[in-house]
Amino acid sequence: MAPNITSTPTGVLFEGETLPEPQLIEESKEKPKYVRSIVWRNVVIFSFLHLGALYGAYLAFTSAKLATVFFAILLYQLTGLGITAGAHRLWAHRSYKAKWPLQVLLVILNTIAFQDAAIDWARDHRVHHKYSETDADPHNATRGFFFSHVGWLLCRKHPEVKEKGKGIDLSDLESDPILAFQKKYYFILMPLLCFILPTVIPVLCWNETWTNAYFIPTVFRYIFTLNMTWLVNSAAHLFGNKPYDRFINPSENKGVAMFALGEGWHNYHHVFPWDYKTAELGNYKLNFTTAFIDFFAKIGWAYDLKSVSVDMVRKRVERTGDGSHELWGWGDKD
Ligand code: ST9
Ligand code: ZN
Ligand code: ZN
Repeated sequence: MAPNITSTPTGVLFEGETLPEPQLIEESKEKPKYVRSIVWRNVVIFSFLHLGALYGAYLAFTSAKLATVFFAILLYQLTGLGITAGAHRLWAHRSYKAKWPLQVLLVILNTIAFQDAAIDWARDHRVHHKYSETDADPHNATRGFFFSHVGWLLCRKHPEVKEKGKGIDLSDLESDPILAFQKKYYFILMPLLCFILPTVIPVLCWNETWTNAYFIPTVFRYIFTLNMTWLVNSAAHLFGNKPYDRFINPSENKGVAMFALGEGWHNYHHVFPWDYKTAELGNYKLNFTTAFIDFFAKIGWAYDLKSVSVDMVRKRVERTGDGSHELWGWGDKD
């Protein structure tokens, strides 16, 4: 049930196939109206993958070996780090620097996660931060929970995303040989690492059935990790406190922080996007990714970790916070 992908920049076009352009209908001379163009092929593939994931969850409780379930959980955490410590904190935000062995490790984990080549992921994410909650934001949360969660992957991008995105500087990513290699060979590496290897390992190593190996650590793990990632765009843009800036939608969301390895402290992250912790909290509170980066900093593979001074945070909390920060004495105490 893996998507039968051949070779396109974004992941799910069959060779030779083209997609209809979204239309701009002239309502008046000043304001053309955007008409959404649904990509039905993506709707079908994601529907099948989600059904497969449900079946995988059923098998995990009924017939799988314990090792297979542990393997799926381990892959979720490791591939999640390929997104959080790799695509997000290292490549999209450059919030720390990594020596090449860590970059290689992260690009492998990132490819197993199959969220498209890191260069493309980081391009969309830089546009998201710069034009948050506007038509130029690829997963504009003002279009609702469903659109910002998955709907944006089921239709052509708003023309503003591409227009404004052209102005984003990607030279650091494009000149990175490791990222260029990943992008060039993505449609060989990704199926191998995301779908084939996680299926073959349980069968060869602990004699799991092909069905369990395919539906649990492969399809279920992939779809679960995707949904945990998408929650940052949907739930963490809609629900939670705003201790740092009450005038923006991104919020502090504990549930998302827990499942997205520390990426749910989204009010802080949109205010201080260069902080490698993506959160103010220093004690690894629901922030496995920070612990991971700190570990690699200890052994010298991560360095130049960027952060924000306590004074700068305090001033911002006092100026624009919603009053839920513990500076006011009644905030989050966990
Ligand atoms: C997936 C990504 O799921 C999830 C990302 C989530 C981000 C979350 C961020 C939150 C913070 C971090 C938290 C991490 C938490 C992790 C927790 C883990 C436990 N700028 O895209 P195309 C131009 S992927 C400038 O095809 P369409 C450009 O020329 C899932 N230009 O647009 C481009 O050509 P090229 C697997 C841009 O045709 C051309 O347009 N992947 C920009 O409208 C065409 O681009 C899939 O399922 C821009 N931003 O199609 C694939 N964007 O690339 C799904 C585009 O050659 N995607 N251009 O330069 C698709 O099928 C299509 O992209 C589409 C839009 C149908 C959605
Ligand atoms: Zn955001
Ligand atoms: Zn970010």
